[in-house]
Formats: sequence, C-alpha cells, structure tokens
Amino acid sequence: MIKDLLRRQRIETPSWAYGNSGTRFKVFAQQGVPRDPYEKLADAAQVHAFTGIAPTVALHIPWDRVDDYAALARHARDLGVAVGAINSNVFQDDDYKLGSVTHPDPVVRRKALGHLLECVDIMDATGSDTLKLWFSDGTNYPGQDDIRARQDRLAEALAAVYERLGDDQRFLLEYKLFEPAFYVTDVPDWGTAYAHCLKLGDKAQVVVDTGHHAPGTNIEFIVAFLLREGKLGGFDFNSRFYADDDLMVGAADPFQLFRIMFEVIGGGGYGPHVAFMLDQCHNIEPKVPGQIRSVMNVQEATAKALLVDREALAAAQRAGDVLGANAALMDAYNTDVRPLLGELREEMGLDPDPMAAYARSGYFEKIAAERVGGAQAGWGA
Ligand code: LRH
Ligand code: MN
Repeated sequence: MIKDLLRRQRIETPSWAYGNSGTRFKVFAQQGVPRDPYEKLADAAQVHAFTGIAPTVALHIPWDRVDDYAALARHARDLGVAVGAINSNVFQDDDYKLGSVTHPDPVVRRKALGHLLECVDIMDATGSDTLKLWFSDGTNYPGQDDIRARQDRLAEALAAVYERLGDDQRFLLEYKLFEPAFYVTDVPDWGTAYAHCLKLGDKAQVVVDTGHHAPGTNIEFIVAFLLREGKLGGFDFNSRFYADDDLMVGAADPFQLFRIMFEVIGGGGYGPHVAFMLDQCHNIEPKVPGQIRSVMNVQEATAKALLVDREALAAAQRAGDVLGANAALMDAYNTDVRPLLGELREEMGLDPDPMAAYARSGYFEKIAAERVGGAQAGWGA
C-alpha cells in the first residue's frame, strides 16, 4: 500500500539547478556544468535514472531559450524525461527596474506581458501544461509608487495570460515576502496570490515556495488552507535557515517538510494535480548529486507522512488527547524509512543507494571531461 503510493511519487527538477549559481558575492563555477538546455536535460535524466521518481524538468525562459522547443522536448523524451513547467522571467531586463507587469509605463507592461504570452507559446511547443509566474515586482521606498494601482496593473496582466491559456493549461502564481524589492513586493504572500487566482478561475492556482515566507510562518497551515480551497497548484521545494537561501529541501528543516507532506496527503494533494517541483541552487555542492539527495529528502518525508496512523490520530484528536495525537505524528516522523525506500528502489529495478550508485557510474567524470569550452550555464544575471 505505502510502496504503491511512493512508486507513484513525481518530483520535478529545475533546469537552473544544474547550472552555476551563487549570491551577489560570488558565483563559484564548477567542472562539468552544462552549457545548454540539452546538457541540462541530460543531467536531469541522471537524477530520474537513479531515483525513478523525477521524470520532468522545469525550464526557465530565457535561460533555456532554444530555436526549436519541440526538438528540445523530443530530446527530453529520448532521455526518458519530459519538459515540465515553463518559468517566465521578467526580473532580469533593465526595463523592469521599476517593475514588469506593474510598471508605471504601459510600454514596459506590454513588453512584460509579451514575454508571458511567449512562454505560453513555448508550452504549446513542448507540451507543457503549467506556466509558473513569479514577479520580482515591488518598490524600495514608501511613496515610490501607488500600491493599489500596481495591483490593478498586475490583475490586468494576469487576466490577459489567463485568457491565452489553453483548456488543459494552467498558471501557478508564486509569492515571495521580499527580495529583490525591500519595501513592497506586489505578490508578497499566499493571500495576495490566492485572491488574484480566485478572481480568475480554475486555471489559476498558487505555488508555495518554501523559502518565500517570513521566519516563523506555519507553511503547512497555508498548504492545508489552499488545498481546502482547491487552489494549491504546486510547490517550489527548497530549505532555508534565514531568507530565500534555496538550499536542498529538507536540509535545514526536515521536520517542516514532513509536516507539509502530512498536510498534503491529508488534504488530498498527493497526486498529479499538485506539482512537486524543486527550486534550488547548488552554490558550493555538486549539482547532480545535490538533486538526487533532494529528491530522496522529499521521498523520505513523504514515506514518514504516509506512515502516520491516521485512525489512532483521529481518535486521539476526538478524545482531546493532546499528547496522544502528537505522538501519532512523532512516531511516524521518528521512523527510519531508509530500509523501506531501499527495498522499494530494488523492486523498481534501481540501486537501493542512489547517491553511491551515481558516484560509481562515472557520469561526473564523463561530463567533466566532455564539457570543456563554451559558456557554462548560469543565471546570466
Ligand atoms: C524566485 C524564484 C522563482 C524562480 C527563481 C529561480 O526567488 O523562487 O521561483 O523563478 O527563484
Ligand atoms: Mn521559486
């Protein structure tokens, strides 16, 4: 029963996690880093090959711009993976200094909307059904711009994108408390994203990036609430100690990840209608193993959450047995699920230890030798 559910798990890795990334202080280049989206897909296919549960790859435009997106999607299929969500990028063009779709100047707003609509064209070409929208839009000083007017502009752009979506397509609106804006962020929290999506309709849902909240935020409450409303479209999984650190999911707070997956499973979110995407940067650690470890962290949290004795939990909750109810969760969380997952991988025809198997595969040595010259992929910021 649990193994069947775990076998059906689907985690999407981000193309940009395979490229160089860093902070404003330094981007440390690494050996063997891809030079183009084709090589990024090859690395992502390795993660799927060793975990068995990472069959799709999110793309980011223009970081993954190619002449022929249908050919790129075919290349993915040849590698045993598929193109997943298409991520727009209206946060790196000089014109967007004061905003993109919320910019005071209608010319800039039209340019930004043009990019969002181009991303839907790319979805048509790659067969993707999901557009992920994150806006860095915001202001740095009180009075810099009109908060309400910017919401009007945002709503106008979202409505235009919504109109363009095909019947089987949707967009996920991502919120973030701050950065790069440091006074107002135009989509700062789940409530703002939810309100905009509610007005538009079923094809508009909210994505929860686990690094985008104020310290101390109870993210699993947001998850439970959005699931109840049918508005949880997906996750950008990562972890953090301080801000949007984009560290490996589960690395900083594995208990939080467990609590989130517990609410996902209890709220009917463990299925294809919720996108479990990773959004991370491996600034100092090797990238393909970093992704494999991250997929395993989500898998372990999911296995533990599936082990919760929900009948015992419900009985304790009904009885007001606070400690009994808490124990039902903690017993599952404190269960070592690694032997179970090792067995599952063997039953899936995989090595029980993906990290060791990848290290033995020689793939890193191969790409380090092959990928010499050319420009390594990165954020191009
Ligand atoms: C913004 C964000 C967004 C992506 C970017 C790579 O912080 O989380 O999801 O577009 O990271
Ligand atoms: Mn994100």
